[in-house]
Amino acid sequence: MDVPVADLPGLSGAEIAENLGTALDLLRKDGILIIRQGIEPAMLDELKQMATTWHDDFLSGEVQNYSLGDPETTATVVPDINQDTFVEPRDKQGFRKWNMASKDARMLPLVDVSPLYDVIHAFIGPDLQVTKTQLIVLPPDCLDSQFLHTDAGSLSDIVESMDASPVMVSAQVFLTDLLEPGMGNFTCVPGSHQQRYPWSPDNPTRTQIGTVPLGQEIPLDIRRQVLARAGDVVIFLHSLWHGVTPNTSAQTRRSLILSYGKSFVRPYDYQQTPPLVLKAGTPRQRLLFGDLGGWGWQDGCYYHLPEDHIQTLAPGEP
Ligand SMILES: O=C(O)CCC(=O)C(=O)O
Repeated sequence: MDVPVADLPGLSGAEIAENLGTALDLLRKDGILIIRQGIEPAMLDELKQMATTWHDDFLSGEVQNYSLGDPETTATVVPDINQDTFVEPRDKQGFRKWNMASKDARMLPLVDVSPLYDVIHAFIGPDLQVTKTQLIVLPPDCLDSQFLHTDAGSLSDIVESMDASPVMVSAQVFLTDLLEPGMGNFTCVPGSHQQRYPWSPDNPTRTQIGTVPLGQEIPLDIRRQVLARAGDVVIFLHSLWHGVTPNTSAQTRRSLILSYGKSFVRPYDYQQTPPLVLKAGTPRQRLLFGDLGGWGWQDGCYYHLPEDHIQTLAPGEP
């Protein structure tokens, strides 16, 4: 059978502004919240151009996939699971670039844009940072192995409780329409964020990017694929079982994934505040990437937040 289309409610920015509590309740219940048209057209256009240019540069050979040719800006290596696609033509490879905040200033305004940031801030709390800024492009007939997983390596075996504060949350920003199933749609098992991922006993290191695609036994009828328009955003818990459908359409799928975590979680794709963020970011964006300003680094500073930290990170006009 095909993975059914999700019948999940989507909220507009206006609905979220009116009732943030409803948005948080949905996120707690399903592990995923869909924001319809959460990105304004001007920002969307700029992000689409950014994604297209980076992908074109990859297709022409100027930019490498993953961290290839770029070891200083991301520690993320090519996963075993996708090694085989690198001998294939570039137009059949999924293209993934991490740490986009260090590479392209157009990425920066996205990290604290409303209503996305309002939800993230209310959900995680003011002890908050950006842990990852990633570009993903899935071309038609993309050859990557697709599988359901939970996010972020060593965090992937941490199960979130919705009675307390979450540790890490991601947001996928769609830059292309996915109006039909089978277009490389975001896919998940709604409600799975509170259950342990079904690890097999012969995977003691609990890797999800080894050579065998995981989660094959997760029944198709409990998975849902999300239909979306460019400008829609899905926010999801890192412990949600999720992945992507094959892209059997004629369209290239482009999207951005941001991750946010508690400030005491180590960032995923950078070690120190990227120089571009220091140069071009607002005070709030710089703090979200770990620039503690006058506090520098002090014992306990990611655990006991000073008042200026809390004020700087507050949502609303920076
Ligand atoms: O591209 C998608 O829709 C899902 C990507 C994903 O699951 C991930 O990067 O963790």
